[in-house]
Amino acid sequence: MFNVTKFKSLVAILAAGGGVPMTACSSGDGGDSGGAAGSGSGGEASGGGGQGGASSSTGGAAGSAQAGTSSNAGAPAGGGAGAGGVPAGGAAGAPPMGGAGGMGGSGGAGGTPGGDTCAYAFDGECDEPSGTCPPGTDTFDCACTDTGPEGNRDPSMATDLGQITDCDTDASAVDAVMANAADVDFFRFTGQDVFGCLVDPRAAVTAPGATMVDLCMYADCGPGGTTVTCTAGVAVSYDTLQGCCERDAPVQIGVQCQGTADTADVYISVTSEVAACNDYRLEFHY
Ligand SMILES: [Ca+2]
Ligand SMILES: [Ca+2]
Ligand SMILES: [Ca+2]
Repeated sequence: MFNVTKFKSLVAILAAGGGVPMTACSSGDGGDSGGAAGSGSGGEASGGGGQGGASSSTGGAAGSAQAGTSSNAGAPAGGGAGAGGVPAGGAAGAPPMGGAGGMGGSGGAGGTPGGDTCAYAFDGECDEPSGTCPPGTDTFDCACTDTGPEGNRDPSMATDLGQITDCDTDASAVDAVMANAADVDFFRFTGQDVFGCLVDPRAAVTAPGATMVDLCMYADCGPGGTTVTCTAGVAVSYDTLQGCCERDAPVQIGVQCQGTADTADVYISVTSEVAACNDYRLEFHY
């Protein structure tokens, strides 16, 4: 049966501008009016206002803001968030959404020119001191003083922590820094299986103030193959390495090598997608 009351309510909602069309536009990508655009997250240094496209409803600001975020150029050094803004605004303003779409932001006016123009910008490591990046061109990564050890972004570059036995009295530790979300620190040590002790490799991170810390441990017995089981953690692989990962908790693995001794190279990685220059201590035993 036709419900007059509901029908009137619907008419009232539509008349007031509510309803589905508005929801669709305000879902973020609709760059209808383009509007105040680039000031979004892009270019913290001061994003310039974008030129609004001819359009109807709302949603422009949201679309442009997202465009700014998507552009790496919008990072701390500012400068040129607009480049990223145009495609996003335009695409969002496609016919189904109505409106001509925003032009996106014109980019931040401030910041250091070429702040993150180095090819090694945003890779989680400050490359200015080494000269890999000219001064002032790797500003995002260099915002945090990572006291190291650094230059250890993958297993082949892992910081060597030497050798320990599987006697847990041989436990060791290292202090390091999670510089930013792109910073991955790899460490390695050789775990020696000796008589009278148990192979039960474990690692733990203490990082005051840090969250979403992903701690992974891998083992490699060398030729003959390696079988890794996760005592604490979820099974993962990294290239040919088998291991386990935990988030905000210690990781512990089991290692089985061919032959009688379970002596293996162990790799540990520490990272956090929300890292913000967090000091941490990594403790481990084999
Ligand atoms: Ca870098
Ligand atoms: Ca042990
Ligand atoms: Ca680091």
